[in-house]
Amino acid sequence: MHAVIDSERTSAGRLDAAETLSRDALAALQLERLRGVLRNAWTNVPWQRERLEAAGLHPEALLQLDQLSALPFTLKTDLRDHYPFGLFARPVEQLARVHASSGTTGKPTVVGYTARDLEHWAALMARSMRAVGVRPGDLVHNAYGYGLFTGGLGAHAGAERLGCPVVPISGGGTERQVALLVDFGARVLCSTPSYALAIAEVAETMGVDPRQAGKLKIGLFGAEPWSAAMRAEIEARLGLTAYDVYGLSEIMGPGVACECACRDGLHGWEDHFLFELIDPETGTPVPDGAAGELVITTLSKQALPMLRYRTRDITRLVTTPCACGRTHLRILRVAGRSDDMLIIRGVNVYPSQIEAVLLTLPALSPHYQLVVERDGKLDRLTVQVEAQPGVAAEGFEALARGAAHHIKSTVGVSTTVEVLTPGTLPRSQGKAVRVRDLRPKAG
Ligand code: DLL
Repeated sequence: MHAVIDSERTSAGRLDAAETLSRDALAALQLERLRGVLRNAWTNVPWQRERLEAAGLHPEALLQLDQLSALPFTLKTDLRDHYPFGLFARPVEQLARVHASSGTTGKPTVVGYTARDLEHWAALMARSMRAVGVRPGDLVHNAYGYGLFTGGLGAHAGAERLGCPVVPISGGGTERQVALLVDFGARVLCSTPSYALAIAEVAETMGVDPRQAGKLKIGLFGAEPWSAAMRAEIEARLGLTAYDVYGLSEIMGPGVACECACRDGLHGWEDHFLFELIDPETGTPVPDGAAGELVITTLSKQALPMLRYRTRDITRLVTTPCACGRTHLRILRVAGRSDDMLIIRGVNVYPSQIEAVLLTLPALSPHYQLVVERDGKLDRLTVQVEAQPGVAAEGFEALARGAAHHIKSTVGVSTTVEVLTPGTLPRSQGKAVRVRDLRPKAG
């Protein structure tokens, strides 16, 4: 491990000065930048000014970071209620770009960037890529979707900023992806983890072994929860080292946090963001080391300053020093969103916990979907999972019983498992749909 870290230091020069600021220097920088963000919000966003005034938080009166806790959280619905540009701090003609997330219901969430915001985003995504070992000149195969989703253009700009040629292939057309990955000899693959697996699967059916050419070394995967077992599966099938990158459009896009060679949590880039962790029920800070919901304040965004944005993502924060030398805190793997958490007969469960169990069973594939139904007053969970190719159908029932038993003893939840023939479930080209909720809608 240390050899990796040393080569990271020497082959790319020193770490950025911004990555190794002392904790005190980081806090001082955050305070100065937060004042600027509050000024921007106060001056340019009437809704923000009202909230700041109500909280008695005048930008010039901000003397300590923790004064921010007087301000109520910002929610996704606040963005929707001000659709499309009502929370922007710049008029449309001063924007350089707009992205939006479709969401499953209602209006999309729209986010905007000035040219300087795009500069910062590219720099942070480049920093993230460098942290996982991407180097200038590495060919980057970018299979994140281009368009309103921030993944494609975000990873693209970061790679270019780092000095990497990019294959802007976007998601989909998986056979062509496989052919170009191999023919062009990309060193880096960027995609969602579920799409990386779909690429591996199609490569196998095409009789292509992406490991053989030996060029592909690094995978930078994010935009959806994935388990450690899924990481191991992708690594084995594609022959690369897989790293986790985190972000969300409301705050910026990919590159808000990223692993380093240590793979011991994702460094949240604290010179541009302020991270808090709260109890999702009460909104109060959780004790050190406990799990909670991540709340993020942007420290440099011009077009869309976000103050205490509730991400709904559940994680833990680590502030002890990392062996890589970076001083920025670490966000542990995001197990899931609080809105994706299922409560099955009183047991809280995230899809990624079920995924981790399924992947321990060699006869089962990582292609699965969870179906939630209402059974009288109780919720019922069916796990549909494909068998690995070549597993005899006569064995499916016994496999299903074994898997249900494993899930019960590991996660604590009772499920019905259905083992399906390979290729039955839909494959993702971006974020995988893990849960089909067939419960009657409230109201
Ligand atoms: O998914 C940005 C992104 C693109 C991140 C490419 C990484 C790579 P949104 O579409 O706004 O933005 O979705 C954000 O996706 O709140 C999390 O719930 C989830 N998410 C993102 N990265 C991870 C990750 C992009 N590494 C939402 N692990 C976030 C788990 C993630 N969940």
